Amino acid sequence: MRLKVITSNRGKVKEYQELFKGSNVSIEHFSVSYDEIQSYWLEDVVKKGISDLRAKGLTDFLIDDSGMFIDALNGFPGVYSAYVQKTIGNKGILRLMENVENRRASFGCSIGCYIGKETFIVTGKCSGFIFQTEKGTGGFGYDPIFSPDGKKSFAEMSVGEKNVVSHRGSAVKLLSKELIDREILNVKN
Ligand code: ITT
Repeated sequence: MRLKVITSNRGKVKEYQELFKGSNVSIEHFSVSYDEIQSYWLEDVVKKGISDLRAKGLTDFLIDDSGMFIDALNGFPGVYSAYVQKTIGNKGILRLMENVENRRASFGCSIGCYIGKETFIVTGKCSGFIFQTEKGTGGFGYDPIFSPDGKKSFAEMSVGEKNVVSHRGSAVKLLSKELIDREILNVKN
């Protein structure tokens, strides 16, 4: 089956293609805008997005709302992650974190998926650290400054390596379980 990943972010599409590789689900990039509300909860954003897209007549699609939460900044940029990335970027975050000892941060990813008239909402998390400088050239967004283990940044990992530990990878694990249970997803050996 074909599953549309509705996003403006090609980096996410690459990760979903890798995550569903070797299964009966083929990932297609699809661009259409939908209502993205400002909410503290990523799940609320995808819930509203799904109802908006369903109202437009779309089916068999997935949307993804993610954010990075920095402990020392009380969870900032969180729901403002997209705006902050576009405005001050990674360099701006590193400036805010100058002389800050507590480097702990986490990523959250909520996936909203509408397949065969059923809605699935799952959330994955990845804990880690903000580096002192940008590292690596892979990935997208905050990848050069975020590291799950304090050793390698996401941007220094291959897509496959990032998926094993990332917020998106763990959300897809939860989604896959639901889809396998309903015999929508088959993983080929
Ligand atoms: P769509 O909403 O169109 O899917 P977006 O890039 O705006 O694309 P989000 O709102 O989910 O997606 O992401 C908020 C910000 O967090 C944005 O700047 C992303 O680049 C960044 N981001 C999301 N997932 C990330 C990841 O896995 N690694 C690094 N940055 C990420």
